[in-house]
Amino acid sequence: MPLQVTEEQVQIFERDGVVVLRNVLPVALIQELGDGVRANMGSPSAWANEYTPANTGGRFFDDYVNWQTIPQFRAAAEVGVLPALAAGLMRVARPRFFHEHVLVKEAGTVTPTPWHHDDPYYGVDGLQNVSLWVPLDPAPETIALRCIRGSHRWGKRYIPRKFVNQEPYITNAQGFVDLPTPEMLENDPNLGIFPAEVGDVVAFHFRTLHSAPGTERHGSGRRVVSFRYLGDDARWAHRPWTTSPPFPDNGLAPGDKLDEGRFPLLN
Ligand SMILES: O=C(O)CCC(=O)C(=O)O
Repeated sequence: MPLQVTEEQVQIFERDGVVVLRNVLPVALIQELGDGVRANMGSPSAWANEYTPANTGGRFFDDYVNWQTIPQFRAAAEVGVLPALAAGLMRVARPRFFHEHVLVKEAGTVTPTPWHHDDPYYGVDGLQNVSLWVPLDPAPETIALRCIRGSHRWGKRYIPRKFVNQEPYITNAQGFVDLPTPEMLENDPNLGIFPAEVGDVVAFHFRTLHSAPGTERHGSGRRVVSFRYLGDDARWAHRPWTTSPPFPDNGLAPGDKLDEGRFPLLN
């Protein structure tokens, strides 16, 4: 698989846990992904969510793990630029696809994506990983992804919170701690705001703390598909809560490699 990222970009990703790759996706791919999102929203899976509380503006929809039924997602995940970027950023010969995640905020959505990092939500351990956040609409500063640079190296894992009301999944868990308050994170000196144009990719580590505002100050909506990849050190894991996505074991035990069709190892 050809290396599509520069050594400098890989080093930024390793140091900061986030790097923006400008103008790396062809228009045709964005159009295909737009068709995929339309199909997904027209026929959401059983794992889809609506996060917008009643009587507030807009709509915040998400769904994931639909690549086996939405050919546009499968093609983007398995061949071409995205797996090549993932391989390059993780410095692996063969990335493993974990899943895709659609996050759509329609115009006037007040609901933000709360601060979190993804690793504790997932039933997988390992430090070689990357999410490729692909905006299908421009994401200027008002609605851009926010990340705390370097937070993937803090050595901390935070108890997940429900997106809908920000309640912690549980109050205590061995190896996991409470998330700092949003105020603390927004005042962190390493806070970065990552505006992106269509064609750009914001790549971030599963342990990088991130959030994103609603769209109410922006005037139009925003569609994103995050493609998540794993490296050679990925191992199946259990958490003290139901993981998200709630993948069943299907015979995998903690510590196993994810060697099965749900998580294809790519060339
Ligand atoms: O796009 C967003 O609102 C948040 C994205 C996110 O949390 C993710 O891709 O892990």
